Amino acid sequence: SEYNVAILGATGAVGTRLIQQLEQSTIPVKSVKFLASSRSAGKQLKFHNQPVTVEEAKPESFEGVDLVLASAGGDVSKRLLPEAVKRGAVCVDNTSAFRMDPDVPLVVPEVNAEALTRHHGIIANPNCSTIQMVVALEPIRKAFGLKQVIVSTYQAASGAGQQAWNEMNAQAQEHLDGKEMQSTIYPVKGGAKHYPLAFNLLPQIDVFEDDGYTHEEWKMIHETKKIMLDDMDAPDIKVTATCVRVPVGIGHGEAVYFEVANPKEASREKIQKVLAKAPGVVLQDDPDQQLYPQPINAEGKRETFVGRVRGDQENPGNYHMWVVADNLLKGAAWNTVQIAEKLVEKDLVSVTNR
Ligand code: A2P
Ligand code: 11C
Repeated sequence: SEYNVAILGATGAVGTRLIQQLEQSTIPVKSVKFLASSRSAGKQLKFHNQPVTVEEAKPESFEGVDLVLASAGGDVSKRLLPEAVKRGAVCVDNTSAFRMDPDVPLVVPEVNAEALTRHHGIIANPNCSTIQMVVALEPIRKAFGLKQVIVSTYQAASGAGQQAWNEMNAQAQEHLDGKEMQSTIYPVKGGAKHYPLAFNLLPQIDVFEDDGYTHEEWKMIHETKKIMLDDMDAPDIKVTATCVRVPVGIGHGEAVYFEVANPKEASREKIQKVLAKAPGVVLQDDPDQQLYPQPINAEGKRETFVGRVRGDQENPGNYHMWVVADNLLKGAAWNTVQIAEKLVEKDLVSVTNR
C-alpha cells in the first residue's frame, strides 16, 4: 500500500531534513502534507521538486493521514499527536514529549526495532546525543556486556534549532568585525541568562535539574537505559554524562568511557572488529594515518562514525572511544524516517493494536 504522510514542523532545522530523508526513503508515499505554525502558512516548499504549500497545524489537519513525522517541539506534539492518533494516524515523534511513557516505544532501529510491535500509535525518537551513543555501544554490549558508561559530549549549535544556529553564526561575524556578540537564545531559549556560543563553550544544554545535572544529561542517562535494557533481563548499566555545547554547526562529538562486563573476552582489536561490522557504524580508527571521526566529515551522512578506540591504561576492562554523527540526520530526521521505514516493512502503520 501507499501512505499519506504529514510532516509536523516542516519548516524547521529537522523538518527540512525530514522532507529530504522522506524523499530518499523506501516508503511508498501517496501524498504529503507540510504542517507548521500559522507564521509559515502559505509558504511554498518542495517534495520531489513539486511545490507543496505549508499549512497551519490543527487537529483536523490529520484527517486521512496514515503517518506523521513530528518535530515541532514537545508542547506541539503533546497537543496534536493524540489528535492525529484519534484520527487513525501512526506518529513518529522527534520531541521529548512521550519518550518516557511506558506505552511508547523509544526506538533506535539498530538497537531495539522489535519494540515497534508494541506501539499504540506513537513511537518516540530519542535525543540526538543518546542515539549516536547507543548505536556505538549496542554492538559492544552484545559482544562483551556493559557495566558502566561515562560520556562527555561536544554538541553542535544546530541541536538547539534553526534560530539558535543562526544566532551563533551571527555572533561569529560580530566577533570578527570587532563588535559585541548579541546573545538572546543560548544556552536555553527563554532562559534567565544568555551567553555567546561563538568562540566559547557552554557546559549547559537544556535546563538544570535540582541535583546539578542538566536535563540533556538526564536524557542521556535515562533514554540510554530505556533503549538498551527495554524488554530484556539484562543487568543495569551505570550511565553518567556531562553535556557541552560547542561552536560547531552540525555534528555532535562524544568521548565515551565504558567498562565491559567480560573483560577477558575484550581487547582493543576485538572491539574495533565488532564496531567495523556493526549496523549503522563506520569505524574510522587509524592513528598512523591520523584517521578519526570529525563533525565536518559526518555532515550529511546517515551513519555513526567511531574512532580513537583504546584501552584505559590504569583500569583493565575499561575503554575509550570517540563517536560522531550528524545530529540532524542520525540524531533526528534519518532516525525518524528509518523508524517509519521499519513500521512500513513490518506492516505496523495502523493504530489497531491499541
Ligand atoms: P514555524 O517555522 O512556522 O515557526 P526548529 O526546531 O528549527 O526551531 O523548528 C521548529 C518547527 O516547529 C518549525 O517548523 C516551526 O514552524 C514549528 N512550530 C513551532 N511552533 C509551532 C506550532 N505552534 N504549531 C505548529 N508548528 C510549530
Ligand atoms: C541539543 N540534544 O543538542 C539537543 C536537541 O530532546 O530532542 C534535541 C532535544 C531533544 O540541544
